[in-house]
Order: sequence, then structure tokens, then C-alpha cells
Amino acid sequence: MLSKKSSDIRPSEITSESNYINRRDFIRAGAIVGGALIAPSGMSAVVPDTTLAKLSDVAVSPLSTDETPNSFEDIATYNNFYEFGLGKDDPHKYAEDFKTRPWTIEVSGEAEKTGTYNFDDFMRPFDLEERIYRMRCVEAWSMVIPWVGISLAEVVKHFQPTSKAQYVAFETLNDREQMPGVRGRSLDWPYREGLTIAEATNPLPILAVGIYGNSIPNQNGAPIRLVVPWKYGFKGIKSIVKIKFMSTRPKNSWNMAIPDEYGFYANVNPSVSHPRWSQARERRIGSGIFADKQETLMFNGYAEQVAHLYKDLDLRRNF
Ligand SMILES: Nc1nc2c(c(=O)[nH]1)N[C@H]1C(S)=C(S)[C@@H](COP(=O)(O)O)O[C@H]1N2
Ligand SMILES: [Mo]
Repeated sequence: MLSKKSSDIRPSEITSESNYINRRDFIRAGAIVGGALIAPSGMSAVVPDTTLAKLSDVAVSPLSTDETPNSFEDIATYNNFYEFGLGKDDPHKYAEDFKTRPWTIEVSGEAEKTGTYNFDDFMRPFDLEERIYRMRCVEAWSMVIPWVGISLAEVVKHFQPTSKAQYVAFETLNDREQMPGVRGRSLDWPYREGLTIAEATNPLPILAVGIYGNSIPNQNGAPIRLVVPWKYGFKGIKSIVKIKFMSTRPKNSWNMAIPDEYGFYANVNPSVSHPRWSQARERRIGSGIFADKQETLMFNGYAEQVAHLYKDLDLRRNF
């Protein structure tokens, strides 16, 4: 997000998406055969330890958009993940050998249950769901991504935050050996993000572990990353190793780096522009070289589900 020339349109962006739509029907059919239609399966979330392996027992969520998802190629080759470089092309090249097992997640702070969990133990109490969400980057591009994940609200409930917990903070792995980007100073590492407890317990946010029915590619934040569809992409912190319940507002990386441009809330809002990018319109990745930009929707189209969270806030000041 540091100044770069606006991205070139690559051939992959005009690739047909039909294969992937068929694949999606296939995933839905599979979910029905498995008896996991809409209702959670009640089975523990098991995620294979290799990237791009098929996930089973994935329920279909009624919260999905029916817009056409981007191709897998777009989703897995046009990325922001500064730990692996600044270019959109860098993460898929430099995260290829990133080791995501063993993986531990530390849960701490204002909660009844805390501890350090290996990834499988962390996942066990939850159900996998497919959620197809519109995603909007502050750089004015967007995608539709068929995530597979677990409900963040369920995760919060499971760890039983105390009455002092007002926020949830997240941190990404900070590993100089494996992440060439953290040897540089593009951001103050580790990458950090946070949500209010009310945001984190809204039904929409998920911790994603898959895309297109398979375990998530490294460049998209393996083994587990946050997805908050009504906020700009930078809130979607990748490769999470720490979750902390806090009584005070946690720091978030882009706000620490450039506070005039990036706030804590980062709600998608077409009427409040960023100093370097208008937020009124967006370019859907994969829509082709000649496609018009489309209008950005308030809260990225999720106003019905989330506008009430901000009814007492001046969104121009709390950006
Ligand atoms: N750890 C970490 N998480 C991150 C980032 C990052 O640089 N490091 N970039 C963010 C930004 S700006 C965006 S737009 C999304 C992109 O997610 P995607 O590559 O899966 O589409 O990841 C977010 N999460
Ligand atoms: Mo972004």
C-alpha cells in the first residue's frame, strides 16, 4: 500500500472463471451429500497439514453473496502480504516454502480460557463453513472470495472473555528466517490488528483456513487468517499466532505506520476518501481490461448486518 504505480492488468485477470463456478457447485453438492447443508455439521474442524488439500465437512453458509467468485488464480496471485514483499506478485512466489506446521496460537488476556494451542487443538471445537464474501482493498480494487473458515463469534464465545474485554487483538508470525519482508522496515513487525468485541461477535467475521474448498494457500495467510468483509482488506490479518482479549484499544499496523491515512475502524465507506485513493468506486480484479469500475457500497454491501455497530460514531473522524 506504500506508493506504487497502479497495478498493471495481467493476462490472468481475463481468464475464464467458468471452471471455478463448476467447482463451486461441486463443493455445494459435496456438502449436501455429507449431510452438512446450512446447519453446522457438529463435527470438529479438521484441516489437513498441507496447503491446497481438500477440506471435508464444510457447511454452506446462508451469509454468502451470489456474486461470481474470482478465479483461484486471481485470488492466489494478486496479494498483499508485506512479510513476503511489497509487490502483488511477491507473496505467491516467496511464500511457497513457508512452513505452517507445526503452528501454535496463543490466546491470552481478559478471558476465562487462555493458553497456547497447537493448530489442530485450536480448530477442534469449531465447524467449517464456506462463506463467499465481497472483499474490498483500500487501494480501490475488489474481489469475491469463496472462503472456508470458522465463525470468529464462535471462537470468541469459546474462550469466554471477561467483562473487561472490550477488544480482540491479533498478531502475525514474525519470522526473519522465513519471511524476507520482515528483514526490511516497510512496517513495524509483527503485523498487528484489532476489532472491538462487538465487531468480533458479529456473525460475519471468520477465521479463514481455506479457499475454494481446499486449505488456504500460504500467500493468502495460511494456516489461519482473519476475514472481515465490511472492512478494508488490511484488517484481514494473515498467518495469526496470537489472539488477545484486551480492555484497551490494540494497535493496528497500518495506523501505526501512517495514522493520517489508516484508522482503527477501516470500514468500507464510499463517502470518505483516502488521501491517495477515492473510495467511491472500485476495480473488480478479473473483470477485464475494458470493464468499468463499479460503485463501492457502504460497508461493502454489508450495511444491513453491521451499520448498527456504528450508529453513534462520526465515521469521518473514526475512519
Ligand atoms: N500479516 C499480514 N496480513 C495482511 C497484510 C500484510 O501485509 N501482512 N496485508 C493486508 C491487506 S492490505 C490486504 S488487501 C489483504 C489481502 O488478502 P489476500 O491477499 O488474501 O487477498 O491482506 C491483509 N492482511
Ligand atoms: Mo489492502
